[in-house]
Amino acid sequence: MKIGIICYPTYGGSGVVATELGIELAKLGNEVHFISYEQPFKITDYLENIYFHGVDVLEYPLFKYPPYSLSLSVKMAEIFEENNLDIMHVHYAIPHAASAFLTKKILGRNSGFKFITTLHGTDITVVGNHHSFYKLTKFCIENSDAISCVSDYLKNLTEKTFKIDKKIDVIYNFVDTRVYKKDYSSKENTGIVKKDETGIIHISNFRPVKNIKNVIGIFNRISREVKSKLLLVGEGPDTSVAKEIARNLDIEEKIVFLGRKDNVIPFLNSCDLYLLPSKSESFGVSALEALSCGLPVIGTNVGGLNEVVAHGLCGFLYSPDDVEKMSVSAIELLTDKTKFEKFSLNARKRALDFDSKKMIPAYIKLYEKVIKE
Ligand code: GMT
Repeated sequence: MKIGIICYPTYGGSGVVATELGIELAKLGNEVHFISYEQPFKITDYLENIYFHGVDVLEYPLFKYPPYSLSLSVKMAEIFEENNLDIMHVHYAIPHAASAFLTKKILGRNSGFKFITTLHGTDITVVGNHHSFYKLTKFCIENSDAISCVSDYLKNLTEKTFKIDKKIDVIYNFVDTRVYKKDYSSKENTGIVKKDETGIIHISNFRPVKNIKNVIGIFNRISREVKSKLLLVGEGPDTSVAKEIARNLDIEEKIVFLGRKDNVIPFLNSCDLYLLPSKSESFGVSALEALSCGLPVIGTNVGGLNEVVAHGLCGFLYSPDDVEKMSVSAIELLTDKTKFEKFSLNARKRALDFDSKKMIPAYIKLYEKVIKE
């Protein structure tokens, strides 16, 4: 198949999932064309069957806000025709699905242009829900040739929020368990977490929804009882908030701010426990990556996180503000070797249920169905 993939190229769940999907599809012999304003950060080297097309955005004095989404529509039309694509797969509703709808109109019915929209979470819970985008998001969902969501939670929420009757497929996010796996040499190799220390890690874009204040709060409680270090990977609007809280609690020297990292595996493997106390999370792909490396997850019972992390088996989930319960469970796990080892094994087993080899065929099936219709 020849597949177009539209996504955000930056760090963040939807772009990462879209890019890894493209890479897996290309490995299976499909031709994959990424279209975005920048090359997705995971595609640095030459990869067979993968092409990248940048969107040309015209800067013009009249455009206070250059209309990227319109240029994207035109680029999609060009690439679809030039390469004879079979299907366009857009990730994140706004503006990608709206641009794809416009492309369909530009190319006309006889072109065979069809597009699938995958909803990821904040495109529904934050952006799509906002009054300035609500009607457009509903329109995009109703006018996509197929819709998929990354969790049952997101499917139900989408149906309810936008009063959608149309069939929505759930295709869970995935992880390549052959790549995301335990590597005991990492702790020594990265050298950040010392041999006698326990490593705690959180990876995100540091947006308010990630509840960074509570990441620090939980770690503060843990570090009083367990000699530990907190690794913070990623950056965003709340990085400075985290630094300030750490300073006020006088635990700065126990926290390492690593910034953005292309490859998080060595850092996951330097650690023992993953923290994700998000206020909202449609899936939590970073938690899945941690599970795959054998790290139990302390997180929240909001959104779709409980479809990924089995509470009491490979982690513990509580309400986002329950710092006390999250800390107590973390300390319990880290101080009981037998329990920890059981949870770590369960974590890996859980991740195997979401292996890319199981999820990619579901996308292929959906493409084939839409192309045939
Ligand atoms: O979590 C973020 O803020 C990034 C966001 C995105 O759209 O890039 O992530 C969303 O999509 C990911 C991939 O499907 C999911 O794993 C995340 O749970 C979801 N984030 C939220 O729902 C807050």
